[in-house]
Amino acid sequence: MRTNCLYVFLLFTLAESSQEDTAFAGMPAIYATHAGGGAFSQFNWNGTETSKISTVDHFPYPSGIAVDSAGTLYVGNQSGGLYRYASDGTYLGVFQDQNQAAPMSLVIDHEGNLIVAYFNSRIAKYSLSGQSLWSFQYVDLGMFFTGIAVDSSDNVFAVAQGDTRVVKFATNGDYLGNAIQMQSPILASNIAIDSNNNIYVTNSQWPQVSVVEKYSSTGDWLTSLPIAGSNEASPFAIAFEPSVGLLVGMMWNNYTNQPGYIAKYNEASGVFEAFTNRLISPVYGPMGIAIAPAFPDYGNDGMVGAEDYVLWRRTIGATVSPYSGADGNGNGTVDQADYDIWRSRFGNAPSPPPLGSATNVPEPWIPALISWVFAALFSRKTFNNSARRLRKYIGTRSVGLAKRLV
Ligand SMILES: [Ca+2]
Ligand SMILES: [Ca+2]
Repeated sequence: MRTNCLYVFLLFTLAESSQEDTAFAGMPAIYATHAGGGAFSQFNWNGTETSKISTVDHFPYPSGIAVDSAGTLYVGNQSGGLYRYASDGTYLGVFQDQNQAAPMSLVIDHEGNLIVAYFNSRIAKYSLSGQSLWSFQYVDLGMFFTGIAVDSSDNVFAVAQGDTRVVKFATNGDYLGNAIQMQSPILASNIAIDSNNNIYVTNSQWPQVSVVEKYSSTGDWLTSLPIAGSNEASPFAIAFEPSVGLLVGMMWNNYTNQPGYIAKYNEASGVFEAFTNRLISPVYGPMGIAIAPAFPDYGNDGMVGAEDYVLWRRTIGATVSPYSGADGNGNGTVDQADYDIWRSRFGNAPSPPPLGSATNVPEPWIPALISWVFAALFSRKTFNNSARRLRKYIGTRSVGLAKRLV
């Protein structure tokens, strides 16, 4: 009897050992729009582009992007409308064509609703079945929203290009006031919030600054996070997900004429470092980034269950290949963060398959709206003039907004 128990114990131990450095099936995936290139791409955990899906048959100028827990992608059209794609890249049609004016930034909250920031001062919340839950135009704020994020309680935070405020809204859309009053010089574009509710705002005041500003959950400025190579591009999109970390989309700028790319924050060095190649549109770059999280099925049995916890517990402190064994955040060490990721998905079913093979995309051309957006990035005078013109049209006409701006 004692011998049998020993065999069982040895078999169990061997099985565990073989899992310790096996890549688990549910790798995270990163998606980014090619703002001037009529496409969005999927990247794997180390920044390699794995698929590129053209949107030009349906709309030419993608803006923000979000991915839900089933892997379905929601992509904004700078000229108006929201579109859906399946996780394999199949076009699923129009998701919403209300609130036509320029959806700029998309995020899915913890309850699985899609929240969209529009350039005409509107924020709207939709169920993933397409029902409009609320839609308000905050005209009095005078903000042309370009970035949106939610905290752990699903409060909504928004920024607008050329504005120094981070504003906060309740889950029902009620305006809750300023969350942050940013100090100059800043040219904010987009916002992300991490697991501890720290708030990150891209600061595109290139070439003077070009960093990511970090604030506490209570709105206190903490530090400026530098971006390696930011003299070649400017930060615009930003996204955080625990199993991947903090990513920033670096946009082409008209000083250096370099393609866009994604940079990732390196906790050890304290610097954003290049994550993808400089390949996101010969003109412009990622206006939106979405992260499909790792699926922490560390033991590869198709579910996130107790056995995955056992593997994590038995290998704490081990050095492994990124996203193998129980390394849910891909930092090469089995650590507390990997437990947190496991716990957040406990009981979940498998993650969806990755996108399909690449599709050819045409040469990019410059849409009117982002032409204006980027002019605004580098010219306060242009921004102010365009802003005055925009105010004339807010609430009167949404279709063709971009055309009217320039
Ligand atoms: Ca499992
Ligand atoms: Ca880890």
